[in-house]
Amino acid sequence: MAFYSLLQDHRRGPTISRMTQGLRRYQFSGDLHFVTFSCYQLRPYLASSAARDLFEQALERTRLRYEFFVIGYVVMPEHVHLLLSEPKQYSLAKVLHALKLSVSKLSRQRPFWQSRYYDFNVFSGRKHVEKLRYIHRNPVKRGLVPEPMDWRWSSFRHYATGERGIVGIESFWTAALREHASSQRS
Ligand code: NI
Repeated sequence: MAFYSLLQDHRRGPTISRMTQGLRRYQFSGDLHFVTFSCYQLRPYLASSAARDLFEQALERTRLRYEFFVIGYVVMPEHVHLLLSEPKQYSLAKVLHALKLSVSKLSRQRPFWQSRYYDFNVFSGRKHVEKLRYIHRNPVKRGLVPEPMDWRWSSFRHYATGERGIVGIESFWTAALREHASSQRS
């Protein structure tokens, strides 16, 4: 599986360029944001699969409502990493606030989140792949699972298989699907 190996090893430059050449529409005009935020005092409020499912559902609702792309994400027991596009109309701060609020409203723990978050601009294609790899390897590094594929609460499975999970991911798969759909119409 070529895509799988791309994500296993971002140093395989030729694989990356061969893939992206064919998918000209897979590019972003704006910046991407690598965002990290944590549960209050790093408590493992996302330790259960039910809590992580709830986060994924909140992320998907927020994505649709505020119109941004999710390029990658991982839900860890006490923190979250997201790689996002600039939202269409609202500020990223507002969107992240809405996302955090929609999770905490449905949770028992108060406060649920640490109030600050880290936001890091990602410009180049190379950095983007690096961040994705970092995101997807998080559960492995932590010893939660042996392979990125085994952690259900990340975008890895989508990249590896094209499968649509709870969160809609903007990837070479979705770009290829759009391209295909528009060629069918014309
Ligand atoms: Ni992490």
